[in-house]
Amino acid sequence: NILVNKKVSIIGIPLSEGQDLEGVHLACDDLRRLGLYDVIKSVGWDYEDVGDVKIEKKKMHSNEKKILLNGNGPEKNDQNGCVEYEENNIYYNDIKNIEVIGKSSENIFKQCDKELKKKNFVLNIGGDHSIAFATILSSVHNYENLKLVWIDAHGDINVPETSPSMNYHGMPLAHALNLFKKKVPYFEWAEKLKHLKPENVALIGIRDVDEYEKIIIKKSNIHYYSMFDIDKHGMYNICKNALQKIDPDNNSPIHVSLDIDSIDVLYAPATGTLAKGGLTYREIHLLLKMLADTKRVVCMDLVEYNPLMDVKDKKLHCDSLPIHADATVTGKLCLEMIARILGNDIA
Ligand code: 4U7
Ligand code: MN
Ligand code: MN
Ligand code: MN
Repeated sequence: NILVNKKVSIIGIPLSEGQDLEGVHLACDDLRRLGLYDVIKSVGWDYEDVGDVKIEKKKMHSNEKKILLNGNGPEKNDQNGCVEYEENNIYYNDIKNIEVIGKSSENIFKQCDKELKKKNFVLNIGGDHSIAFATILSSVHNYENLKLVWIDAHGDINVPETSPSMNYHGMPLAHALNLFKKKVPYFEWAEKLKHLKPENVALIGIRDVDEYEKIIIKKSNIHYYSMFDIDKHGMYNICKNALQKIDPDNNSPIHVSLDIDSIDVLYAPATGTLAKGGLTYREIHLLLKMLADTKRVVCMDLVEYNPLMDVKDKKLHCDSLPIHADATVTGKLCLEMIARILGNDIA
């Protein structure tokens, strides 16, 4: 294992402003209550809970500056098989809650950076997927040659010009890849930092991808695996292939960004952007086990769990982890997945 300490830094990141629903900011405290510390200890790791990152509140500005640009929404241009969206047609200030997200992201980056420097396994508990821009830049900043495995029903690769919702949680991958055409307000702190390279990214589990995201995904050099690929080849082969593509020499550190909505609604009902036909319980466990077996995962984001939407679970005999008896379905799965990525081998 490249992490000799066998210690997890737990970072709570109660940022929910990247999407529209109430409740996703409660996930970190919910998992603490359901037995996060005991679960980590039970799989042989030490832990350090550094608490929650400060989420900045929006200040009122009398003269928010907006750069006026022309255009009427994305437009396709199908000449020479090259499909482009029209640039310069929106205000980057119109990304919803961009002030809160941009300022809080700087706090996230700093906290993550501090924990990564200790050579701990850094566990970022969201919050919505907006947190991933800062956590990933932090990993890229600390680890030479970092690889990213992004597990999601969605591409999260909209740029502001293509976003149907203007919710930032649908854009963090594009932002981390530096695909934004213009400067984003409140993200000045990140402008000089190294960004992700597309060939180092594997996107797994996609099935609900917007029209323009498809174009962006195909044009970028990221490696991507849809649910159909998983249906056809099985998760074992998909994960092997993904790792081989992003890390042919088998020696690079890996950041995992796990969106709970990658998993089927049956097993993970508590999330805001549900998409049918997701990963099964076995598939997500196999994927996380295979990643854990590399012994090179250094950081994981666990995002989009919304405890307010969760449902009661039955206590089963196979629940061997020290999880609180009244854990809900998705909350329990989150803890199981944390155990899995740390290397919970048997069962
Ligand atoms: B998540 C969406 F339009 N693509 O951009 C968008 F469908 O972090 C959804 O993966 C984004 O949950 C989902 O708003 C973001 C939409
Ligand atoms: Mn996501
Ligand atoms: Mn998603
Ligand atoms: Mn979501």
